[in-house]
Amino acid sequence: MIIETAEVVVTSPGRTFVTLRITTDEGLVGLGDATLNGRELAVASYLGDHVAPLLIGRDAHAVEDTWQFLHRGAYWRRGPVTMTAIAAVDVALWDLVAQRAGLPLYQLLGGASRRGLLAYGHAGGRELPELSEAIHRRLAEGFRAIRVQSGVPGIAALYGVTDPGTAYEPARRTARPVEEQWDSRAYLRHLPGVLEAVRHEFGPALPLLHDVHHRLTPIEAARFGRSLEPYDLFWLEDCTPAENQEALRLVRSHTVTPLAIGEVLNSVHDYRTLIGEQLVDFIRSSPTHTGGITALRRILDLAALHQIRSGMHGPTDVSPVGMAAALHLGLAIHNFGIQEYMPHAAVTADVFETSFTFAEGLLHPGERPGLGVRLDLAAAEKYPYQPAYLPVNRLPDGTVHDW
Ligand code: CS2
Ligand code: MG
Repeated sequence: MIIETAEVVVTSPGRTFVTLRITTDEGLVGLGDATLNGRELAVASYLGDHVAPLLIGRDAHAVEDTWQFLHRGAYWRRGPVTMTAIAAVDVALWDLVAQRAGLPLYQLLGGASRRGLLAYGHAGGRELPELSEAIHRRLAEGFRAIRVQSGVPGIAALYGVTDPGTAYEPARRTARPVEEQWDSRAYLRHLPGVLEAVRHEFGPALPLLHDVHHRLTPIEAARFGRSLEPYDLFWLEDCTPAENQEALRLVRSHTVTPLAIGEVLNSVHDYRTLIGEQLVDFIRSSPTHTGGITALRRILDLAALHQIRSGMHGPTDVSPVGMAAALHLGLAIHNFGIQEYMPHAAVTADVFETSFTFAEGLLHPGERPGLGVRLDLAAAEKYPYQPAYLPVNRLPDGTVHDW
């Protein structure tokens, strides 16, 4: 099966997605997600200018060789742009190989290890009643695990919290990034009470998660994790900036709240200390930002040696193609933990038609051969690229802080 064309499709139905579309001499079409939120065109250029010409004429079955060729052959390794580009190729090739075999991709990855993937949904509210309503809404939609984000008195706009009734989308279509504020002391004072109230209202069984979004120092995170122990979190996410693996040693030595990290990491090397020293409980990487299924599977196999499980990133900026890749991999591996599921805007379905399902709290990739996603090129053209930026964060005195 020889690759004939490799085309990069940039389209903005609801938000921007970058997709690699590969066709073969046998007429099959394979798709890979190359969406890097807020820096989309850098990956589109990496793929279109430097990678696509190298794919023409290659054997689409050579998934491992192509991965190594692009990774080692670039000389400049790792980094979000490179790894997202390689991921798109890897996932598109897996899609083709599985279609050629006439099997849903998970069958080629070892077959189903479970009936479906436990998914968590997002609930955010500026104040408790709003948050409680949002949780009830998610439960009514079928979610059986909930990520809880709350407003903090004195902080005007906050990550994960939006006006009631409007869908949360962190990237805004503005010419420059929106600026938000942050105050760690106010957050640390307020959040334990919120999680206590939510645990009290919804009972002991419901898995609750919370995302700190990289904002605390190690000692603050250690204290925070300890203060949340009575509320039995499923995980505390990105409590410190992920690139400092050693910081987790200090957090870990003070708290038994389970830790999840890694949505911004992109290589197995970013995980060596985290996994080797058992400093986390869940791996947040998605195939899209970590070199695809080939590379993430290696990270997760290493994690399995330490009883660390998957908790793949599933925000709207992972496209329906990237989401399908996560679901096939998650269904097949033994050490699956949970899957983030932030449904895309309805308009996204005009361009991407998917086969995955969500019922009784569980996601399933479906039984279509390959990934099970189709891209409508004519529809994609109707949604031309629209720039959008993630917010920037500042402390009360104006200092830039991690967003
Ligand atoms: C978040 C993301 O889903 C999450 O856990 O941290 O929504 C994140 O803000 C975006 O994916 C950034 O692109
Ligand atoms: Mg996160």
